[in-house]
Amino acid sequence: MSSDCFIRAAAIAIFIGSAASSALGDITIPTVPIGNAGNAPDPTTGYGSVAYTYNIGTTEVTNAQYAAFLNAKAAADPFNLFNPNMAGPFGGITRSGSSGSYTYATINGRENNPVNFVSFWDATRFVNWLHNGQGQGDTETGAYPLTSTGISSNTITRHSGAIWAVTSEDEWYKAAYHQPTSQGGDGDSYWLFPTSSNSALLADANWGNVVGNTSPVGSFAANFYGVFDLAGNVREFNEAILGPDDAFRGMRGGSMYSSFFGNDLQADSRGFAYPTTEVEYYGFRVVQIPAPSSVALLAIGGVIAARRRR
Ligand SMILES: [Ca+2]
Ligand SMILES: [Ca+2]
Ligand SMILES: [Ca+2]
Repeated sequence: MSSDCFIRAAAIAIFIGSAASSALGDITIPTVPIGNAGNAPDPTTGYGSVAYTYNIGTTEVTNAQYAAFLNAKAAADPFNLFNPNMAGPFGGITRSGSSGSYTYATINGRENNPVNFVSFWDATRFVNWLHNGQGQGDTETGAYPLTSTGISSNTITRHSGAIWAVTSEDEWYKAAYHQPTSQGGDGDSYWLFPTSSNSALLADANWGNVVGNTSPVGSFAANFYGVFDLAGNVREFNEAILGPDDAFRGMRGGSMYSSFFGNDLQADSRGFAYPTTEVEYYGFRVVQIPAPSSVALLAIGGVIAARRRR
């Protein structure tokens, strides 16, 4: 069992802060490119090889980004994209109004904290919405075909044409631990911690329960690829299907509660959780996949341009 399976006292409903900025209009998800396509996997664990260049969310998905999604798609909220704990002391989003006309706002000072109390299915709906152009874009099709049987059997996988997606385990692992030896990395091109190091201090990330809550994304240093908060803050769902009866989804990177000893920030700690779990120390990160067709067109364009230059 992963260390996340211990019971945490749920956020008590002490309402703090006041409804602040409403989140309307299209959002931008900052990403950084992860190059070194075709890298070898970590010889210690077998993870981390990705054949293509992709862009990964610079940070965990934030309350402000998720609130914009809620305002676009959860006026009635039949899929429970909102969790009432989001309005509590560990969350960052409040809901007003009645079903059919719900509106959402971020809590003052927590706009840029990672969204939490979200399930893996909430994450797939968020990226379907991104894939479908935001606004009134569909949440049930696109990057992930979300059929009720697929959800109940936990068998849903990424569509090959996905533009946005929840990170795969290898995409997450590579962004977190990879750094080629030739580019200043460890001897085997993989670090043990997502901080591009083989050890981590409490000052390097939000972990060890020092902060005691989530912290604004980007509060700690970025790693080799320029990615923040892969270590700690919220633990992040990935697409991997694993565990007894394939009932779980992958989790990586540890959380604000991760222990300084025997911690789960490390590359050799493969975590998992039920895809329906919604707690204060779970969140997610997205990837943006450049369309193969546009890459091919660019290549063809390059050939044409080269021929014209002759
Ligand atoms: Ca939910
Ligand atoms: Ca190593
Ligand atoms: Ca994290």
